[in-house]
Amino acid sequence: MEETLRELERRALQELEQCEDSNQLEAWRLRFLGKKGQLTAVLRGMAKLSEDERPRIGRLANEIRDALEEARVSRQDALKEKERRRRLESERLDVTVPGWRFAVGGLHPLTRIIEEIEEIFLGMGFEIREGPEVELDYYNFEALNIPKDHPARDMQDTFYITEEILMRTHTSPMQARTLEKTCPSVPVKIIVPGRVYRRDEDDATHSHSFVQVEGLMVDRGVRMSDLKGVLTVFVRGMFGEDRQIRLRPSYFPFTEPSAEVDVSCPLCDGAGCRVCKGSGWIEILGAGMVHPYVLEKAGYDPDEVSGFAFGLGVERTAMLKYGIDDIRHFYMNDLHFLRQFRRGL
Ligand code: FA5
Repeated sequence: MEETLRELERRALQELEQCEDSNQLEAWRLRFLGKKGQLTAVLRGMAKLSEDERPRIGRLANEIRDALEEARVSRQDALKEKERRRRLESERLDVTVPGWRFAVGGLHPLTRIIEEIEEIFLGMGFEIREGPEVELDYYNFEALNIPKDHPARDMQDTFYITEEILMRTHTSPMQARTLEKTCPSVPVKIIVPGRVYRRDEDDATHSHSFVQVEGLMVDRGVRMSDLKGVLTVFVRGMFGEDRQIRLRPSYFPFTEPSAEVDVSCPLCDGAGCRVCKGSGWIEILGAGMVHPYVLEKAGYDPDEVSGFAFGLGVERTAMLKYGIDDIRHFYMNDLHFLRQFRRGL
């Protein structure tokens, strides 16, 4: 009997070691310690024992039951601890693992330049306006002193939607639109960034669609020297404090006098290089004093008020600033090109 009990204890302890979860542990408990368990079965056989053997075997059986119960509890604790560790391990957050790399875009170089231009003019008290890209012939040409048969139309041929509706060829129509609305109040100080269209052949410096920024200032007593001052502040803000500007006589039907404005070449500092074609100067915009015809057409009295206007090519400005040799780079969507301008957003 004693031997059977000892053997039972050994087997129970052995099997206990193999229990790996609470289900197995419960099954083990029922198998050895339950009412229909093996220990109870052995104890039932005690009736056959002699009077003197019974208490000894009874004590041994109790000891074995207590020992097995104790072993079960400690196995249960060990399994719980093992499970806790496993869970901790699987839930551990490794903060040193590199994160996902998301492809982040950046602003297009032209958008950047437009924002820079806006910043400089906002600093001088100009407001920003926008106008329609699909424009009436009236604002694009007529109101700017370019009647139907005027030769200046040849230089700005465009995409016509109807006889009277076209894709605007410059941002200057916003001169006429704005003055018409603001008349008779002054001052008017606006810049107008926007896309324009022309029937130009695409090449290294021309595109059939490009961006301009129009500038317009109308007030009492505005003079050519104000134009020169404002453009000097702009050019130095954009290309550096050492830049000079030069006004060359030119012709636009909607300004009088008119000028082409050159900036001293930022690449060779005016000494002459390939980019400025040896002259030391690069043309960046057209400008002039607002023509009395334009003021009158909008309702202003040209004897009372005067103003200046200018039209700047944004691609040409960006090309000069970043040393880009072909305007088509802006429109090819080549990531090698675009990524160079990605710093920040
Ligand atoms: C004009 O468009 C006038 N509206 C500018 C103006 C405004 C004069 C206000 C007086 C008063 P122009 O055609 O020169 O002018 O164009 C102005 C600028 O646009 C040029 O200096 C050049 O930088 C840019 N530009 C002209 N054509 C193209 C083209 N096909 N591709 C890219 N840039 C161009």
